Amino acid sequence: MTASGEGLVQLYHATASPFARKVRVLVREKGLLDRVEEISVNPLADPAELHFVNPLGKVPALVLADGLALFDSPVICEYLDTISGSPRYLPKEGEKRWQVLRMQALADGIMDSGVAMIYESRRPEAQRSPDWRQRWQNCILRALRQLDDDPALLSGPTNLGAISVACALGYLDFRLPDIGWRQSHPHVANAYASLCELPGMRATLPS
Ligand SMILES: N[C@@H](CCC(=O)N[C@@H](CS)C(=O)NCC(=O)O)C(=O)O
Repeated sequence: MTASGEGLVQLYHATASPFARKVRVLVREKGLLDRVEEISVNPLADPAELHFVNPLGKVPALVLADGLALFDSPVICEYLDTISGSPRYLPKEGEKRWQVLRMQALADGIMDSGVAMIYESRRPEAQRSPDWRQRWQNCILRALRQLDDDPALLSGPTNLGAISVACALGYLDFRLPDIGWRQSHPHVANAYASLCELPGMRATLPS
């Protein structure tokens, strides 16, 4: 696909990355799988091919047929949503567009904090900061509280915000199960259980 949506694209991803999962779920839910070649890389191993397409060295990155590489996940998701008709997962305009973008940003913030906690846990013990770990965990819990206090946010037709939240929660279950978020966030837990049934979610379990 080019900027106008033609041709095959390459998606650099890692199966454990919640940001890349968001894109992979959208690809499946929008029926774009036959137009996307998925290339699995380990960003922490600094592969040259990833640095070539994304100087930031992060996944996901999407290379269009004309060679233009898109990153990061919100940009890629908007591109994929734009090039292939309905249903739209990100409304083109209006109040709902800002609600969906805001929910995506909230979910991406949960992912950022979760990923930071995992990277921190891999540092030599003497270099780890319990204060920062707590700070990231507090951030995750505040975001989940806001989602739980407003169940309408996750109701209605599936959109990019809800997919992002589902991928963020999937990451917590996968890497940080000790946070045990379900009991104190029952509305989010209910919505998540439904979102996990999406074919795109089922096909992209983190590993
Ligand atoms: N804001 C970026 C975040 C992407 C990100 O942090 N990806 C992680 C994997 S979950 C990564 O590639 N990390 C490698 C690194 O930080 O060097 C997005 O939305 O795509």
